[in-house]
Amino acid sequence: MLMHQTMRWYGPKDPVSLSDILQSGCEGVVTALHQIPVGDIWPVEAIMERRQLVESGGLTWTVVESLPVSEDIKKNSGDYLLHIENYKQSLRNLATCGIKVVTYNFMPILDWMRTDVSYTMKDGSKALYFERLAFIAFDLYMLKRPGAEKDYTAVEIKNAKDKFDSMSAEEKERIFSNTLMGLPGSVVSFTPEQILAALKTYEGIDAQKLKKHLFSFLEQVVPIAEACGLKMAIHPDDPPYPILGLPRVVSTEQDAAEIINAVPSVANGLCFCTGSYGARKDNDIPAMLKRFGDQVHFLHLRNTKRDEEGNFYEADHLAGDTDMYEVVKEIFNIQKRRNISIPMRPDHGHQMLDDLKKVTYPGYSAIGRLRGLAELRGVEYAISKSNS
Ligand code: DNO
Repeated sequence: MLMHQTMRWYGPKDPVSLSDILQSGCEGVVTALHQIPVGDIWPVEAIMERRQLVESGGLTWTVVESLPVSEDIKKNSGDYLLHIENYKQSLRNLATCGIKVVTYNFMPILDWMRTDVSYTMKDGSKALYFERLAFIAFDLYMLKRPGAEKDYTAVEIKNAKDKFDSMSAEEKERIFSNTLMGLPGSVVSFTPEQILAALKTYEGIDAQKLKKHLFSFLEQVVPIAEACGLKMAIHPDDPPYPILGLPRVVSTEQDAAEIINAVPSVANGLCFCTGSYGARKDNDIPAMLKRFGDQVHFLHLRNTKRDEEGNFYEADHLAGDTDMYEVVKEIFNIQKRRNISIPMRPDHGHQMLDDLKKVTYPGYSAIGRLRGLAELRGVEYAISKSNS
C-alpha cells in the first residue's frame, strides 16, 4: 500500500497547471475554493465545478486544503455561531461531492510565516527561510508592535537593532513584504495597520483560551464530519511557537495529544506536517508519527534545517533535521496496519531550474516539488519492496 500522491493546486489561476501536476506522477490534487470568503458556506455547485475541472485534467480531488476557520470562531466572538453552522454545512456539502479529508488550521490571524521567500541555497536554488533576528527587527522596528520588547531578551533586542541599522532600504523592504505576505491562495498582503488592529482584537486571548475555543469548535463540527464520512485534519502552527504575541496551540506533541483526546472520534485527526512540527527540536517526528498514526489523515512531507539561533530554512526533502527514511518507514507501517493509502503531498520545494524564471506561490514551484516528490517516492518504493 503506497501513499496517495498529490500536489497542492491553487485553482485555475495557479501558474502550475493540472497537466504539470499530472506529469509529476500524482494521482490527485489538494485544493480549496479560495474565492469564497472565510465564514461563508461552500455551495455544492461550486465544489462540483472545481471537482469536474480537476477530473477533466485526469486527476482526482479528495482532500481539501483548507476549509478555513474564521477569526470569529477562533475568538468566540462576533458571528462565530453562524460561522460554525456554515462550517457544518460546508462539511456536508463537501461530503456530498466525494471529498474525504478536510484540512484546517487554528493559527490566529496569520498562517505560515517566513522572513525570506527566496533565500539562496549553495546550489543556486531558492528556499523559504525564517531568520529570527530579522523577524525581531521586523516586529520591533518595522511593525512597531506595542509591548513587543517583553517577548525578547536584551541581547536579542540589541542584536536586532544592530541588524536593522545595518540593513539597506531594499533589504528592509524585502523582509517587510515577505513577513506580511497574505494568506495562502491570496494575492493581497496584509498592511501593518491591519495586523496591528487584528492583534488588538486578540487581547485577553491566551493559549488556554484559544485551546478552549478550538475544543468547542471541534465538539460542534467533528460529529457532523463523522456522520458524513469525512475526516478533519488539523495543520500545525508554522513556525510552531507563539509569534507577534499571539498564542499558538498546535505546536507540540502534547498539543496534538490534547486535541485528539478532546473529542475522541476517527474524524478528529491530524494533517501531519513534518516541516512545521520539525522546526522545533523537542518534536521527535518519527516518534510522533508512531504515537498518532491512527489519527493521521493527511501528510505534508517537508524538511527543515535549524540552527542554535532559532533560524531555520527549508532543506531538501531528504536532507534536513528530520530523518525522512524513518518517517517513511513509519508511514509504511501505519498504512499496513490500517490497510489504507494516506494522502500525501511533497510540501514546498525549492525554486530551481526553469522555476527560477517563473513566479509561483512561494514554496509551490513545480520542479522543486517534483524533486521532493520523486525522492520521497523512491524512499517509499524501496521500503515497500524490501518488505514484500
Ligand atoms: C503552507 C501550508 C499551510 C496550510 C494551512 C492549512 O504552505 O502548509 O498554509 O495549508 O495552514 O490550513
